Amino acid sequence: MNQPYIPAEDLILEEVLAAYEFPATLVGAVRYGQGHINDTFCVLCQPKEGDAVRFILQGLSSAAFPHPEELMENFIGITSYLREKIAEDGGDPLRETLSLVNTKDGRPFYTDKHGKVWRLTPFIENTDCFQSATPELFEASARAFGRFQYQLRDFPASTLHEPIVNFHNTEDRFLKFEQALQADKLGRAAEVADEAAFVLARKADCSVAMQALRDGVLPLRVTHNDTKLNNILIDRTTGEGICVIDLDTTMPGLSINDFGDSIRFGANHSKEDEKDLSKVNFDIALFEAYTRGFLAGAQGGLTAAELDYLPWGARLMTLECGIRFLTDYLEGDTYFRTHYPEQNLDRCRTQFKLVRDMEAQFEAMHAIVKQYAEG
Ligand code: ADP
Ligand code: GN1
Ligand code: MG
Repeated sequence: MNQPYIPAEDLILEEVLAAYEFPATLVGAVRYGQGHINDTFCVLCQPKEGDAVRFILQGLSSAAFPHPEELMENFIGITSYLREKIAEDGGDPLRETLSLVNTKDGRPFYTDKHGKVWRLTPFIENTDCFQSATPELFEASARAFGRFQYQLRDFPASTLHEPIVNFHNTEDRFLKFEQALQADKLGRAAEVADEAAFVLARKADCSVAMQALRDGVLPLRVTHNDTKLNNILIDRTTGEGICVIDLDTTMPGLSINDFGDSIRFGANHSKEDEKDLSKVNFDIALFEAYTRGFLAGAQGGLTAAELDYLPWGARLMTLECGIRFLTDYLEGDTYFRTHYPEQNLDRCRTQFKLVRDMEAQFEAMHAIVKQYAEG
């Protein structure tokens, strides 16, 4: 009786929840959201009177993040910095960036008996998190991601750890794919021959952004690196992108990748693992809406070269993500959470279909960026 509801498969949660002092009676915890990496739960507390209070509890993926303590240092550094900026601009720091609830013994995160790191954040209420969006909402998310980059323009990048080394190094992703294909640990290489050929034919593309970085054409900035639509909370009242979440990969990177990853995920009308590829189509009108929003949010902060490479950011993030899904499939689905055996292969195929579409419409993409960069 009166025991909080905790899903049976997650008994470790009892230990984790006991590490925190909650403001009211703990009702329970349920799995939450559509992230592929962390273990995310919504925790519900009910005061004697008034509305329930919610929290987000996250266990960090040890497959993705080998140094979670460093990642949490980044998280604290970035959110503290943003809180000050937001307050200076007259915003609400409690709604416009994430904050941590300390454990009973005053620590910013909890390490469980298996060594997994957990963090608790207040649930940002009166917001929505979308898997796909109307052009208006997509543009709102673009303004928020552009603004995020602008807000962090003077952040001391040297204080940041690199939570995943070579995260958006597309050349390195290509090499890791080649190794996985050769090793063929699960005997899946023959089945993915078409997808493998697609990647091998684009080896030169994988160097485009890395080469521009080496040549000093593209600057390193502090970037988010995982700018999916579902990593933005949209205010239900105003329809504005109020809070950028999922800060785990925020580190020095390329602005074109933040632009590009949003396009990869949001500039189409299909699920990331859609099996029917006839439904997977790059929507250039959504690309246009995002471009408009991102450039407005970035407030003129991008160089001419960055503007010029934005369409490449979209192509490369989509190609790279497809390569990552395919590599994980070849290696036995150890990185991305999957809900059925072929899911990573399905995800890879949607990405490659979108790459083809972007290749076909590359000139039009450039023309749109030019129009908004000049306008
Ligand atoms: P993952 O790294 O697994 O993608 P996220 O940090 O993106 O994890 O969280 C997963 C989902 O949980 C988000 O897409 C969002 O729906 C929800 N979420 C995370 N943090 C909050 C928060 N503070 N308030 C409201 N919803 C949140
Ligand atoms: C993961 O954590 P989530 O679900 O927001 C991944 C991204 C991929 C994305 C593909 C740390 O994002 O890099 O682009 O899946 N995050 C990490 O949907 O690897
Ligand atoms: Mg996420």
